[in-house]
Amino acid sequence: MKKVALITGITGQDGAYLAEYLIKKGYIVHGIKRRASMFNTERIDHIYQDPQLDNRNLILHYGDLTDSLNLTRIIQEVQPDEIYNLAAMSHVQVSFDTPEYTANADGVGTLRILEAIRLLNLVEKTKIYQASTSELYGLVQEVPQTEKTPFYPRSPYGIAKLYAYWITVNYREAYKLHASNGILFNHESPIRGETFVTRKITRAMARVALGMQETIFLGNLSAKRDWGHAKDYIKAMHLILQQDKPDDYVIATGITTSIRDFVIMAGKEIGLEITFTGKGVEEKGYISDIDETIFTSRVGLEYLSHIKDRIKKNNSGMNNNFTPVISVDPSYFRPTEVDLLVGDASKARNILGWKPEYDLKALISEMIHSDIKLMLKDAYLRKGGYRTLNYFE
Ligand code: NDP
Ligand code: GDR
Repeated sequence: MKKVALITGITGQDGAYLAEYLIKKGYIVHGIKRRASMFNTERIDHIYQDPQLDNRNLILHYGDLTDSLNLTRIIQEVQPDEIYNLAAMSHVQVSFDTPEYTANADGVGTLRILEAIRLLNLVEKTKIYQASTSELYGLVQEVPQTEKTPFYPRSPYGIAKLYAYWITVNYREAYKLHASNGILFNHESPIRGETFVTRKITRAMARVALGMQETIFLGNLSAKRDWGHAKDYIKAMHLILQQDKPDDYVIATGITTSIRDFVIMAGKEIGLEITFTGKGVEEKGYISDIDETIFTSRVGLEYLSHIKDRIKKNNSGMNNNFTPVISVDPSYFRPTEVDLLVGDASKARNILGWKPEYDLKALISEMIHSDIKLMLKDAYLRKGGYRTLNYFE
């Protein structure tokens, strides 16, 4: 008998990688997708199967974490062996604009799934993975952060996820559900949402490299994150549900890097050496840098003939006021920030046998070259007048 998995958030970064991984492992995968006014399945189109086919191993259902009846019906129909609850309003900054919705989807949404398992008498059958997050740690209490570090979330998102974390623990203790939290630190990939800082940077660097954009506007450059590759992290999710006993695990690389250093590494990948100099600006308690970034020297100029000209001018003193590559826009500062995340994944290493394969340099390289390919494809289509999907062009 093939195992059956249900993934909420299957159209997101992690859902797409996990679906592909489980199908390769021989699972039948069911996914919940939201109805949107335009297609939102781009990340899973390559594994999509028409409903008319027999013996499908990917089956999609319309649904929403804010709709209990819908979730209960789908779980009843699917009778899953494993549920991966990955759906969420996952953008920290946006959660400050939509706090009530975030609480409903990310917090109470988890309760709806746990309660459905209980009401449908699936406690013995169905294991559940909850997508918990390093945002739970928030204001730094200790570093590196472990499963025992106290939580102090700093955003409506983090607080909604705090409820989801504890309700998962509570259902495990109260009703003996096989319910586990993966406390995952930031993980990225070429299919990361474009508004998270890593993808925003790699995408914009690709555009800078190709002469499509001059300046990248960012927020707080001093925050530090422990970044891994989503492909490594979805394997940990699966391992967590293969354990006899449910438990909670930190999944992280143990290495932390500032946004500023991420920018420098991304610049290097396209042969652009970025130096941060100049004055700082203090706003909302952040000291950050504004209009301060210049590129000083170049290594391989593969993509950058347009920039080469500007640098030549600058070096010869002909034109010193060219546009900076990075400019800080304080409107991206968050009302409350998480300054430093670095995880200790010893427990996962010892019990699950999990360890990451990618390092940050390899991750950045993969992301930036994928974005360069995408931008080139886009430019090519535009040139040929083939952007037929955009109604207004
Ligand atoms: P994404 O933002 O890429 O994907 C989120 C998914 O949730 C999408 O499929 C989205 O659908 C879906 N979704 C959003 N709201 C609802 C809703 N109300 N009902 C049903 N589905 C909904 O996130 P990631 O893949 O990066 O992250 C997966 C999970 O892991 C999330 O819960 C996130 O909070 C958590 N997490 C992520 C980390 C990371 O670094 N990536 C780290 C730690 C935790 P649609 O495509 O229609 O928008
Ligand atoms: P995060 O990721 O908030 O850690 O949440 P994000 O990439 O949005 O921010 C990381 C850090 O970068 C700073 N930053 C900027 N962020 C964005 N988005 N845009 C900018 O222009 C910018 N400039 C600086 C932020 O202030 C922050 O300090 C992610 C999400 O995937 C969550 O769902 C997940 O739970 C956590 O990671 C772990």
